[in-house]
Amino acid sequence: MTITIALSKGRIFEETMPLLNAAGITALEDPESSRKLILTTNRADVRLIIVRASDVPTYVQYGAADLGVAGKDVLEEHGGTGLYQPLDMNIARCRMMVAVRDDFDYESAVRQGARLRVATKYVQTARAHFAAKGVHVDLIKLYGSMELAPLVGLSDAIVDLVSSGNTLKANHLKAVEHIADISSRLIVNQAALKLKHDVIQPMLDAFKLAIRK
Ligand code: PRT
Ligand code: MG
Repeated sequence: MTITIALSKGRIFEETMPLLNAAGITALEDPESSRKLILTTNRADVRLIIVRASDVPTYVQYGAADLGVAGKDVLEEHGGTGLYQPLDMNIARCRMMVAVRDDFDYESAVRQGARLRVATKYVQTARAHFAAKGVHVDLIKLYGSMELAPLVGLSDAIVDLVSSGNTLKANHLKAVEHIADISSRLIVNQAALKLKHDVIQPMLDAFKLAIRK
């Protein structure tokens, strides 16, 4: 019985490794230097697959991976159908924010009931946020580099993740609203949890003990 764990390269992979190590799993290859998409581990029955961050829930939902680690931002957009989310891994932390140009008077625009143009990769999150506030928005879907949109007149505002705030600062943007605190969650395929319970449950227990509060 093989356990497949879906991870994305970069911060999620790096920050998940100590937790996997605590569960007795070590990767035998590094996704940054290897071009392989299926990585072996020290355990013959555990393999890692490397997918785009936003594709992790899809692999787990369909059972192509048993487990995965995905940001709450990604899970919110995906909807989470067919996924069990037992643990907040408390890694890859950041904040979902609304940001505008330094010189844009966001408060007045909102107060006057202006129709805001908002560019984002997080369309569901943005729609829910502004609907709850009763602010009318036109959403423009982007796939990355949201910070550029207000600078070239594509939008008035963006909804994006902020961690250090350096990207906003470097592009003369300011955060004007906090939407949510984000961290990465462990996700488990519901059928796999039942069928492979004897192997998966000890992993969940080990992760739980190793998660930093
Ligand atoms: O990069 P790619 O298009 O392949 O996919 P991705 O961007 O979804 O993946 P990745 O690995 O960059 O992010 C994976 C997960 O890490 C996200 O889903 C978040 O849950 C989490 N995370 C934590 C972040 C950040 N911090 C973060 N700072 N994801 C992205 N950023 C970006 C942000 O979008 C902005 O452009 O970093 C920039 C801001 O950083 P600061 O430090 O300048 O504020
Ligand atoms: Mg990225």
